[in-house]
Amino acid sequence: MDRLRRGLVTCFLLISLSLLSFLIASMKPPVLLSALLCLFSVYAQDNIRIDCYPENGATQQGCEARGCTWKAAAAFDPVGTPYCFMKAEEMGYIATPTSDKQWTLTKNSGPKSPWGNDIASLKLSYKDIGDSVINVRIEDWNKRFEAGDHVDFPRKTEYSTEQLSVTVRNDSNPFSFAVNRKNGMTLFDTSIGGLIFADKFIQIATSLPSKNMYGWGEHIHQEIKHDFTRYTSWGMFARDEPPNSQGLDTKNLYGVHPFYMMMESNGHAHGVLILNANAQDVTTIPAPGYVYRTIGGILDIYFFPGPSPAEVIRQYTAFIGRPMLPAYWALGYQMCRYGYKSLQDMKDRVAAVRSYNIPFDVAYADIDYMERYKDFTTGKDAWGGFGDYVKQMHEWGMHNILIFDPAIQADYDSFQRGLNSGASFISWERPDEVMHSIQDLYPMAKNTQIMLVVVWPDRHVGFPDFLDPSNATQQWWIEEFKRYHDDVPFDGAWIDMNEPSSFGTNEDHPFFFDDPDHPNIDPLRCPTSGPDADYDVPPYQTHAVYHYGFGNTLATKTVCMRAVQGKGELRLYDTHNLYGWSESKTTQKAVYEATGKRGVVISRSTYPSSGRYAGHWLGDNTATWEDLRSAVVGAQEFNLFGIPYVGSDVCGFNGAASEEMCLRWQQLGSFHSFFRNHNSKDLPYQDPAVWPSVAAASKKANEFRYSMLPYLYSLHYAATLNGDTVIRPIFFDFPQDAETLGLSEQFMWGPSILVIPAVYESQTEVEGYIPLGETPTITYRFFSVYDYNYGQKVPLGRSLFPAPTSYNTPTFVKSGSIIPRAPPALTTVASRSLPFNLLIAPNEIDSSYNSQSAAGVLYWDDGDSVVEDINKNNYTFTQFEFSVTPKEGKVVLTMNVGPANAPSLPSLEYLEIFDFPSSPTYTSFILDGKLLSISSQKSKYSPITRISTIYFSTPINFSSAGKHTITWNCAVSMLESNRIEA
Ligand code: MIG
Repeated sequence: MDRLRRGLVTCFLLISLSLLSFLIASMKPPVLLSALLCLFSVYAQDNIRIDCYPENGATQQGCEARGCTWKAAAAFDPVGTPYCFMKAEEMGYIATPTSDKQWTLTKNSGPKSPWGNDIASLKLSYKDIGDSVINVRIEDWNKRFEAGDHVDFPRKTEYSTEQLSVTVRNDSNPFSFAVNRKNGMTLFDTSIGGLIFADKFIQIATSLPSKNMYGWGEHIHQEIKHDFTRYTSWGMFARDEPPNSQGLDTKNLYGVHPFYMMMESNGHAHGVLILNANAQDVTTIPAPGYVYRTIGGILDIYFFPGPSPAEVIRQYTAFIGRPMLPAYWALGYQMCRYGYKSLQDMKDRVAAVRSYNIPFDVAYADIDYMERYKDFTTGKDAWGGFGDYVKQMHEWGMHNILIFDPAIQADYDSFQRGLNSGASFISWERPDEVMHSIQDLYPMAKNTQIMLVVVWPDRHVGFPDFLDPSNATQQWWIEEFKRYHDDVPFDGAWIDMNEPSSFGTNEDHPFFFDDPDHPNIDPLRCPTSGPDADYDVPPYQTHAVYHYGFGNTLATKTVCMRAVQGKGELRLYDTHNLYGWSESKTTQKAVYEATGKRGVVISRSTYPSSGRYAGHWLGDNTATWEDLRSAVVGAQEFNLFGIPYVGSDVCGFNGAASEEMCLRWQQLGSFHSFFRNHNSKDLPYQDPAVWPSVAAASKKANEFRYSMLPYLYSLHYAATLNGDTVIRPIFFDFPQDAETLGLSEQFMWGPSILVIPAVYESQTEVEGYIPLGETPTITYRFFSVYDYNYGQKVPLGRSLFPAPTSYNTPTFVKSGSIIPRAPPALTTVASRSLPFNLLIAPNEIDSSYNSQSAAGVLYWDDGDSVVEDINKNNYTFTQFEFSVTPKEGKVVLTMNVGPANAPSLPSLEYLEIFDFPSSPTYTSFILDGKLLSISSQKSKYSPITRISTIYFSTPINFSSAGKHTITWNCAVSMLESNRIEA
């Protein structure tokens, strides 16, 4: 109210001033305008409403009974303005300092929590972690569940030029706090009120420094940037929920990522992690600001200062853990489908794709390969010889990834071995809670409290307890992988259904009753009334329930929140969102031990730091153009979340794919690190061999991708080593260009490549934005590296680029880049043995008109050894630097080979140099002091295209450590005379 009054007074003064100036006949429209704007902003401020009735069915009476204010939204109020809102400014705690950086919070006499009693006394504290991270905690004096105790983050920090500070305003009632940059920019400010801390309801609200927010997950965000013109609530709770991109859909999907990045007004970025694993939601409000609510744990908030977007993610992943490095072959093209009728069916489709000579590395089998969907078994008749087929694939240089569901049927040897080895499962807390109607059917489980549920297998299943403190469960899981690997020598693991997903929980008529492939067995029932419903029906159930239709609870599609794990010490209510994370961690070990190699794991459910162990596919999308487009955003978001090995089900999982859409999806997917065509059962095939046009486009797109694999692999190395992103929003590389902040449908592929995919039906050109990358000394330009004007500079700013389906995706290389490339081959295994080449796209002549330059790196290792420590791995790392001084006609390329421990490094066959000023003298090449022979037949230069291609007579081997230098001459050229501008 105070704020409102102050604002109104200021406005009144401004209006008087403008009236006065009108009266003295020198009317100043700016004054009038600012007066109006001022009034509007006061109005907008009054319009910061913290919802007091986020459940369904708000009424004035119900609202007022909660001590909240009811005021219908006015016509011009933002969409989603709550009618019932808290008296937030009066609500909260009083802070009393107790020691350095610590306060006691005492509940004030303002409004109380509508969802359970406020905890009367809390602890507020903050600390600096390393040089750059600030951690603010609000917690009970009594120990509560903390996600941070379980996810074992490395909590490393990175140096930053920026420092953050915390201001606790303990002179106001309620108290508030702010996190500021040392230069004064406020990143987080809770003075909008609304702090609540009850046992099962915690809320914090903040205003924000800008409207450029990215992240929070897992959801479908149609745009990369959040929309602050309205109130929007997003659930965060792991659920087996297919993404829906048809219009705004705020449902929580498979994973939980309470992390966002924000671009401030000056191109600076910061990141915030709220480390909490309970069911939670967030409402972005137009202020701009947001209201975060969780129903357990504590508030454990981490601020990462950037100041560049790339630094934010480096800081974030230093803290949570850097992403794993996938096997080289896992960057190859992958094909999958659910519903292969038999091994023969799978073989036929693999053969069909191979027959088109489409680069192709990995073939999957879905749950169909199992004997009645039981893990670690092979279908008896239809899948006989599966192990031999996988060996055959290995001979072709291909690899195999198999699906493993977490749930284990309660009546076969894998389960028995688990019990024998002391493995635990998600369980009922007390013997009297056990559903005997289910339990008693299973002699092995009869005397246990294992919570038996329904998933794909015919009979009931239990969920392994991957948080088992004794490690017996994890060890048993690893042993099962090893045992099965002896049968079928798979190379990687695809872990599905790990939200965890169970069928029909609390339903009278689950869908599987009508599924001819599933026997009609009793689903799990969780207590939804009485004292035992305390966890399944808590006072506030979050957006995941309120937005999911009548009759649902948190246990919908999963196990009971009352369940326990961690050998009985942990409540699923707290750990549910960590299930996929914990399974990923153990399964990565299982793949290492079973295969003796690095392989790869992809997981459907993820949590911060899942990227250390696994990649992610974006789930059961649908074969629609909308889902194709949201995949562009999803891949960027998961890179922010520290999970760069990510991609969508190419051509769509549900629904039949159309030819054109499938073609476009193959083209887009060819840029995603995880690149897999996958579809659901009973649908027509949609692999690229189905349509000649898709086969042709896929071959072409895959060949481009395969040629770029040394670059892509090096990007993943940078992600693992430094926390760099692979696919990222354009603003990462051009934070000063405000135009880039809202670009959703184009992206950077590492620092050097910009991609503008075609994602609309019938489109023959794409509209895209080429950023204005200006620094004081360099202006970046982009060169086309696709069919249109290959090797030529493209105009800056917005323009149209041809994109017929016969062309590759519009793709551009940033000037100043050197890209290590390989010749495409049918598999990555084949391509790794071929000599590689460099694409050099030099910068503009520098400001002193001396030289054009470019730089790049290559990381190389054997591609499939387990990486325990990325620093100690056997690898070779090479830095390339190039410069040409046109007015002297001198060219230098250096290859600085750092650690040189890779077992083999391909030799360098040729260079392709864009924007090269003049004809090179082929007899002038010198490598490390010795004459270097050039093939003048194969080499060429055109003054029109300014592309110089230089083939060495024999490929250069430069695998020894140290600096190797190639110099040569070219005709002296004057800058002004022969530059061709796009
Ligand atoms: O209930 O294993 O997201 O990729 O093909 C469906 C069958 C179970 C869901 C996965 C999907 C997979 C499917 N699975």
